[in-house]
Amino acid sequence: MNFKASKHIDLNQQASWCPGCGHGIICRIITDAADKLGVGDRIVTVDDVACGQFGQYAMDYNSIMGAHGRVVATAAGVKRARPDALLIARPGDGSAYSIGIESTISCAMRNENILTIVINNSVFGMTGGQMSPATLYGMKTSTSPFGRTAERNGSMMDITKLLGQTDIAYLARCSVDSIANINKTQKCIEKALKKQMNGEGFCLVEILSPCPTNWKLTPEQSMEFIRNTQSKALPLGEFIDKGGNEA
Ligand SMILES: Cc1ncc(C[n+]2csc(CCOP(=O)(O)OP(=O)(O)O)c2C)c(N)n1
Ligand code: SF4
Repeated sequence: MNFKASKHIDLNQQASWCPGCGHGIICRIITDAADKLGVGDRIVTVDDVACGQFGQYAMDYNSIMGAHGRVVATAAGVKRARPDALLIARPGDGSAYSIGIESTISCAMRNENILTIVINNSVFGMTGGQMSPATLYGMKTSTSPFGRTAERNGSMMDITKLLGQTDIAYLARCSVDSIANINKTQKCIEKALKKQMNGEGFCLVEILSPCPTNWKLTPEQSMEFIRNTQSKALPLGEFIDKGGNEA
């Protein structure tokens, strides 16, 4: 069977994602967005040492493997060296908001002209489902077995609150829990890529994404969890849209 629907995706290759994982869906959305804009040949992805790394086998782009937590800074460096390339850093929430929070904030403060797509499954997926900064209050993980509380585990991270008042070009939160939301996510990525082409600056699109293995849910239950719980705690929407090109 040939799954190659988009010019830059090849789902025939062996990727190691679990059934129902959101990473593959998001790779498909990225390639569809880039194809729609006709810019696939300019894309360079920077992949994290985490579950997102298998995107290198699904997407037919030039790609660089950054150190865990350093993909946003790496993408900013590559962009400075190759301004014509369209840079997409693809960290998870553990990478972008825990070990890599300094890189995320510093690149935002410098308004680096790159797109960061944070795949937020609210856990450290690859290493066994530990609590991340984006783990929801009440959520049980391997390191918060009684459910996260602010008192015991610290406040949960909402990146839209942290970066919401800054001068970056674009900040949005999307989801892959339904076809309608997948289509909206594609539009947000297209918009962010256009902003990079216009030189408008730092764009961050966070995507709520299922991790059935560590959530200990079926793929269907995981989509319901995003719909009924994760996106209630972390609302979807566009929070910064400077310059405003058409979505
Ligand atoms: C410098 C460094 N510290 C820690 C690790 C171990 N490590 C690999 S993946 C990972 C967590 C990944 O979680 P996240 O970034 O949320 O991505 P996900 O796997 O959930 O997509 C960690 C801690 C590493 N590879 N390198
Ligand atoms: S552990 Fe979670 S994020 Fe990683 S491949 Fe499996 S479902 Fe996806």
